[in-house]
Amino acid sequence: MRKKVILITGAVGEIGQALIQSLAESDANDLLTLDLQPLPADLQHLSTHIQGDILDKNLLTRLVTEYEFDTVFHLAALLSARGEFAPELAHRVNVEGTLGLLQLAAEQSQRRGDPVRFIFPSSIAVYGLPDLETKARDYFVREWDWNHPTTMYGCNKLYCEQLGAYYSRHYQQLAAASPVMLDFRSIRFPGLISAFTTPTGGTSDYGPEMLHAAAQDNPYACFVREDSVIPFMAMPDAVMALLKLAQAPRERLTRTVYNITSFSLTAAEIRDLVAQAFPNAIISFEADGKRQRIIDSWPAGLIDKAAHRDWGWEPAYGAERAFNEYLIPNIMKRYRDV
Ligand code: AKB
Repeated sequence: MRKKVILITGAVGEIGQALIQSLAESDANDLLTLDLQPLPADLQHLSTHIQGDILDKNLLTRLVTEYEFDTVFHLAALLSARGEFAPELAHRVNVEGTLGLLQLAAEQSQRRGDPVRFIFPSSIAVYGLPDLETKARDYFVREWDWNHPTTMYGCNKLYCEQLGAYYSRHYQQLAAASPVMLDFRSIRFPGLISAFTTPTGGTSDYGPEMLHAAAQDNPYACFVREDSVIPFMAMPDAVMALLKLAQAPRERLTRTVYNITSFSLTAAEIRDLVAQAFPNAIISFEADGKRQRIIDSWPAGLIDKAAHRDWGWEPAYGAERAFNEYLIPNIMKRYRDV
């Protein structure tokens, strides 16, 4: 008999590491994690880890013969800045990787006669506001506003949201028998900030980088202007949202893709919060035109009413609490203990 597991791809990324810890604390199914990298030593006892590539079809076929996926958290992706340096690779990983997993989850749903839950993190990168005047006017955007991404990553995420909806509603629609569809659910995340890991390859990275640099007494040159504003979220809220959406009763969900947000901050406001905790922090602003354009095209805020209404989304951390109770104490401890 195949073993029932929760599959997490991209498990060594920031969200993956935090998610493994949360899932391991609950009495959820066993975890099967997949990533190009090995799991950090402190997580290794929490899951069966496969070091491999989601683009490796033979590997996926082998996994299906051994395991039954109940839920898939498909986190593997190249983020927005890295994707601009390697757009075709980003397309392969972000789109072809997702397509392969959707197919696999669709087949598993049919085979077991029960929908596999496929949880997909999307991003504010799917938005593309044309200029700062429009960004100021349409400060808070709804899911269907300004879906005109300016990065390969944003295009990939927007398309994969659509692919997920297709696989959960229309896949094999002309085939004779009506198949059991997979159950696709997606969240559009703002910039995420973790106390325990640092991001790589994103454009919202200046937020966490400022904080982690200050905690290590390193000077930091922020690559966007002081007035740049996008929404952010503390990592525990991001993980809580993924788990809450995964557990929500299907009949309560009116959308496949949900905005969620916690707080919007300008880069200067992040600097001020960091400086309150680390008064000796040396933070300068040296805007890089190209990355600035990406941040300027992302919304300042998100409307997340549907997530509140359908599955009870409520962030635990506003800006003050995120910094004072989660980020600063844990980051201080982390670098003091190094
Ligand atoms: C990035 O900057 O690419 C990510 C994101 C907002 O999706 N952090």
